[in-house]
Amino acid sequence: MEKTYKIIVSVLVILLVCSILLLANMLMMTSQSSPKNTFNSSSTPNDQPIETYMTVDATAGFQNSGIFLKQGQRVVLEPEGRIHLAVAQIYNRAEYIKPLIIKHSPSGTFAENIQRQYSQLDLDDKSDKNIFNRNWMGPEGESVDSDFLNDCKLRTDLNWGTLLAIVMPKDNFSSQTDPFEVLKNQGELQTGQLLHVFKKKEDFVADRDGWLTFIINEAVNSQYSPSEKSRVYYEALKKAEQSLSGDYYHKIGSVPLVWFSDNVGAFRVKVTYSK
Ligand SMILES: [Ca+2]
Repeated sequence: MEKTYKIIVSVLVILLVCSILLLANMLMMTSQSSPKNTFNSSSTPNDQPIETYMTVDATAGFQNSGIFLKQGQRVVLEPEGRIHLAVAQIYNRAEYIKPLIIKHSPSGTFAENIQRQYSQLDLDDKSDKNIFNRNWMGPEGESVDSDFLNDCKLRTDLNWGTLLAIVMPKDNFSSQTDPFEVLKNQGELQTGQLLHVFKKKEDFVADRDGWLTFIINEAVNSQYSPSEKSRVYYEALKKAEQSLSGDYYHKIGSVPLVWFSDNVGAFRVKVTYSK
C-alpha cells in the first residue's frame, strides 16, 4: 500500500515538473515574440509616409498647410504649377499677338481690313498698357527688374514669385494678415528664414515645432518691414485709402497685400512626411 502511494506521488511530481517546464517554455516563447508582434501591429501604420497636397495661392499671404511638424522632422516637398504676378501684362501680350503675326508675315497674307483692324497698337509706346515683359513662372520664380519694388520683396535675394516655406510656431494668423506682422508675432522670425522650394526638395527639416506654411516671394507694403521703402509705401497707401474713403468706385483693399491682388495662378505642393 505504501509502495503504491509512493508511485502515485512520484507520478504527480513528474507531472507537476513537466507542467512547470511547459508553462515556462510557453512564457519564454510569448516573451520572445511579443516585441515583434507589438512592432508589427502598432508601428507599421505610423512608418508609412503620409502623402498630401497643398495649394499655394499666388494672391494670398502666409498659408498654413495644417501639417504640424516636430523640430528636426524631415519633409519632402514637390512643387508644380505656374503663377503670374502682373495679370494686366497677360492681357497686354494677348492684345499684341495678332498685330505681331500680321506685321511679320509676308505681304498679302492678310486682307486690308484685317491689317487696318490691328495696326493701331504701337510697341514704341512703353506705357504700362503696352508692356509685357513678365511671364508665367514655376516655383523657381522669375528674375526681372521692378521700377520701384525690388526692396519690398519678402526675400530680396530671390526671384519674384519663388515658392517659400517656413515652420510657424503658432497658427494665429490668416492668409490675409500682413506677412511681416505674422513673422513678428511668431517670435521675431526673419524673412531670411523663409526657405525657397525651387523644385523637389528632400532636405527640408523643421527648425522648430510648428505649422508648415507657404507663401510666394512678392512685394509687401508694411509698417513692420525692414525696408524703408516698404514702410513709406505703406504710409502713402494708408493716406490714399483715407482720401478715397468716400469714393465708391475706387478701393485699395489690403494695403500690405496690394501687390498680391493682381497675381493669378497657384502652386500645388506634394508634401511627404512621417508622423
Ligand atoms: Ca503682383
